[in-house]
Amino acid sequence: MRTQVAIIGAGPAGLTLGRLLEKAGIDAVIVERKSADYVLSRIRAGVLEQASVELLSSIGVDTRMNAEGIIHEGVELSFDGDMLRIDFEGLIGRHVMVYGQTEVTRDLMDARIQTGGKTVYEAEDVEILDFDTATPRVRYRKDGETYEIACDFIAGCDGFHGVSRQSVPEAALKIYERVYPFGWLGVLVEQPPVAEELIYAHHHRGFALCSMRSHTRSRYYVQVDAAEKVEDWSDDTFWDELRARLNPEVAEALKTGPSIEKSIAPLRSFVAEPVRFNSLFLAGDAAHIVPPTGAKGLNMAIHDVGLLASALTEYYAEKSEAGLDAYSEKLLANTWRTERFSWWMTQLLHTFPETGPFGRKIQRADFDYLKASIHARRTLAENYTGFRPEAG
Ligand code: RFL
Ligand code: PHB
Repeated sequence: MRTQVAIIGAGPAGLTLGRLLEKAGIDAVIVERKSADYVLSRIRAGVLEQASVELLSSIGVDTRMNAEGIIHEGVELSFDGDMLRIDFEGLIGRHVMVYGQTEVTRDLMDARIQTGGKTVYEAEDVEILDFDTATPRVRYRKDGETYEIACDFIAGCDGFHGVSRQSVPEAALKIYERVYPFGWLGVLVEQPPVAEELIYAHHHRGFALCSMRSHTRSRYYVQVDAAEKVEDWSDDTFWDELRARLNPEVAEALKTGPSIEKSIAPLRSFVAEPVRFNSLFLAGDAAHIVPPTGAKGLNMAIHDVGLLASALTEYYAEKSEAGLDAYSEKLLANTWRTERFSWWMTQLLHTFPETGPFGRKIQRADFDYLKASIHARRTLAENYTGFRPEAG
């Protein structure tokens, strides 16, 4: 088989890139290790920046998003029960949209089925070959047969544990990493959300987040030790712990029920540099990981593939490599800006046993500064809704 761009991974990065290339008349094949149903069963992100909504609209996957997505003009912070609203719309005239990653993925998959774009699901032993040359190849096995795809470029959109980044010789990569000593235990429940907006709560027992997927389906998280096992958390234990970390009035209003999904996600900050290796381009979680506190991972993935699609379009339309050559530097500028914000939100809101009473006083001072200063709140609002330097 031959194509122009082989895309590894059918998560949000790979599927969005597939759609962007299709729109630009560039041929692409997506190779995914899991089944489509498995990809859709992963409950992950819930918040889209305005720029992500705009990009998804520009490729025509916005019908359901516009109908079902919920615009949020702010978020609430809670510090030991003391509440502070960050009014995005009032502070900087921007907002975000609550629309689950599962739904974004489903819309992209449906669009790809309609246009007949080729996706190979359940591809085993995916290998990427000769990406240091201009004639790279992708090899995989399916149903006992081995297949090869010859291409011009490979887009590594296969997430943190994927094969793309791991195929790059160690010496060619610089890794920056911070692994946090805790994770997020998340529960999905068929109940209306406790509040109209998201609540990010700091509490001495640990961080908690009240989020949602719709007006009838809620998503809640509590910070847990990295060694915790999800089997050790009954639904009742989870609800008790969540209530204990919220403002008492909020806790009172919480509507609980049997969990539809329950899982623990580890927290990590991770950046690989560079993100281009001749014909191979990394994008999304394959290139970087942020802790979920700033709601950025999915948005970064969409940003990255927007950049990559523009560079590839320029290459095929104008025979110019300028965009491809600038890819790594441009992507990393956005990556580090977003890493900083996600790290800052994480350190403000979680408990870090190792920093002791001094650390907690600094966190409180940070929260009080947000309460007192419109500039501090604007900074948070600007970053949460998605800072783009070109917009000033
Ligand atoms: P994905 O989604 O991991 O998709 C990669 C795909 O590649 C496949 N794959 C392979 N395919 C072929 N060959 C191989 N060898 C392969 N290895 C892997 C995988 O099966 C998969 O289908 O990466 P992508 O596309 O870069 O998308 C990134 C986002 O999924 C991720 O950043 C977000 O989910 C992060 N995230 C959040 N981001 C936000 O923007 N807002 C949020 O509110 C938000 N909340 C979250 C989150 C992530 C969480 N977890 C579970 C880490 C909340 C949580 C709890
Ligand atoms: C979610 O709804 O899953 C969610 C929302 C905001 C975050 C992280 C996760 O910062």
